[in-house]
Amino acid sequence: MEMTLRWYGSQYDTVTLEQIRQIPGVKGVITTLYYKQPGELWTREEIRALKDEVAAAGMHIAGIESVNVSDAIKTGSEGRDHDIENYIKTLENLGKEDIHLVCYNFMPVFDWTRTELARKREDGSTVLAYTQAAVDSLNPEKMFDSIAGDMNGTVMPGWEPERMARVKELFETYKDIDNEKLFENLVYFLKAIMPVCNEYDIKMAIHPDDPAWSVFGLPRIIINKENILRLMNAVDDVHNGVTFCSGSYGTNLNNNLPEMIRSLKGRIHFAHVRNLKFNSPDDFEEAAHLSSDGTFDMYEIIKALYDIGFDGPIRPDHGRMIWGEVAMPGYGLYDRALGAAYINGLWEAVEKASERGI
Ligand code: CS2
Ligand code: MN
Repeated sequence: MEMTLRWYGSQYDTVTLEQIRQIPGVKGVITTLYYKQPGELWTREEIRALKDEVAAAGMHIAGIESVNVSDAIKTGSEGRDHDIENYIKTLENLGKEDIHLVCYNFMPVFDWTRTELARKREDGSTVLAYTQAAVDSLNPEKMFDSIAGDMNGTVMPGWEPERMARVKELFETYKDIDNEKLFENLVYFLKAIMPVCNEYDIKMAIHPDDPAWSVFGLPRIIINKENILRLMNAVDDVHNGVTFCSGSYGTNLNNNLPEMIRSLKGRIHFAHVRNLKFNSPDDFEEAAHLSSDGTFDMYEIIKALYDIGFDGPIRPDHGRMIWGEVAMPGYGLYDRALGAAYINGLWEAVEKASERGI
């Protein structure tokens, strides 16, 4: 595995490449052209400029998160084939620049959903949190307004203000899309892009839906072992793979995370590792990465990744806001750096124990 950190680009991130480089073991970043709209073409020049900027700081791009998929592709409506063409050209340009991992998601309307961006914990840190009761009592059109005040002046992925201004219209476009239709559209998209992925050896890694159930009545499909395996089989190509995000699949306590990892051997190309603390099955908050601070056994998660021979990038996922840092919620430097150090430690222990036959 390769330890990495997500970086949104110098115009958007409060964290610098120079800071990231000082985290032990981190030489790779997971990044994106954050200003690109879903469906838009990424030119080779733009990709090269990003690559050069990362290289100038002594690092490399370990993967892209995300090349976002347009609503026309997700809903299978007019414009889908045009957007797929652009996606294919973008993949080709990435491949020519020697980038071989792309994370994306297939969530309708909202990317991840949290009801609080700054829940205060006992130690004074603040974290992202979710309560089903809050979602149930909220008009989805008000979702953005309800959290916007805690964004610390940043633009959060999937929550771009221009997009949120169209929420009502977006809901309308999904009104005839159920889980089956969404799955069909995803398979259509994957089949169309597999040839270019094969040509340039680009591993597509779908991010799970977060939380792993339907919110506001919208369809959600990448939520459990059964569905993700169904997708792996529907397009049975190694380039159709998975971003294993423990904090997203883990929102549903019925998901046995180590077992899911083992069932996806050979198809996990990227891992997001974070812990959650459940106060009840439908109220959770994003804890520190440490097992004892939350609900998951992080050792078992890392052990399962190690056992299946996982060799892609790992990144700590959302961190707590600590030590007075002001940053994009979930994406400050300090707690993610602690997370990286902790995951590195777990990995080293698992690896050495295995090598020594302990
Ligand atoms: C990320 C997602 O911040 C997060 O929760 O894990 O936004 C993820 O980047 C996207 O869903 C992947 O397309
Ligand atoms: Mn994630």
